Amino acid sequence: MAAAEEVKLFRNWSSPFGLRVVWALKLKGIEYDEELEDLSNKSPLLLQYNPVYKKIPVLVHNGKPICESLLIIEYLEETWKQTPLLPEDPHQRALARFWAKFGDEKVFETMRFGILLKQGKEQEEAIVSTIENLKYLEKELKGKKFFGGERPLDS
Ligand SMILES: N[C@@H](CCC(=O)N[C@@H](CS)C(=O)NCC(=O)O)C(=O)O
Repeated sequence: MAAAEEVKLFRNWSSPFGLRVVWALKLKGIEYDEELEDLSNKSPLLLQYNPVYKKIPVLVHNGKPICESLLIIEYLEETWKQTPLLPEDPHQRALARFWAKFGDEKVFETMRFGILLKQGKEQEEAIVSTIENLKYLEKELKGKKFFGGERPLDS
């Protein structure tokens, strides 16, 4: 990578999607600036960079925006080769991507839309599904610090 890279992350203080990008940046030792957004009053720049979803996080690299946290991490992985986050083996890579997708589509969704936003029977069902989904993750992580082992890149 050339010395004068401009990397800016638009996120807010609490979003797990923003934080996963922070972890990837830190694990790879990439220097970056941060723009903390108020999601009830989004900045014109955020809306310009992510006009489709209007969500954080957005990473802007040398003026070029990338949206969606998992795609941002894939971009970091392809652009900064140091400290690979994904295993080398294609099958292991596919598994890592599977669990990332599972986390977003099953675990986070049942928690946010089921437990937090629903009530009564629907909420009880969401609690059961969330526990079931978390058990899958726990089983995968058992005895390991990361899904990949001691470091995110170990397979
Ligand atoms: N799939 C997206 C989800 C991002 C997301 O849901 N961001 C939320 C904060 S946690 C947001 O910006 N919400 C603002 C809105 O929906 O108006 C990703 O992985 O980046």
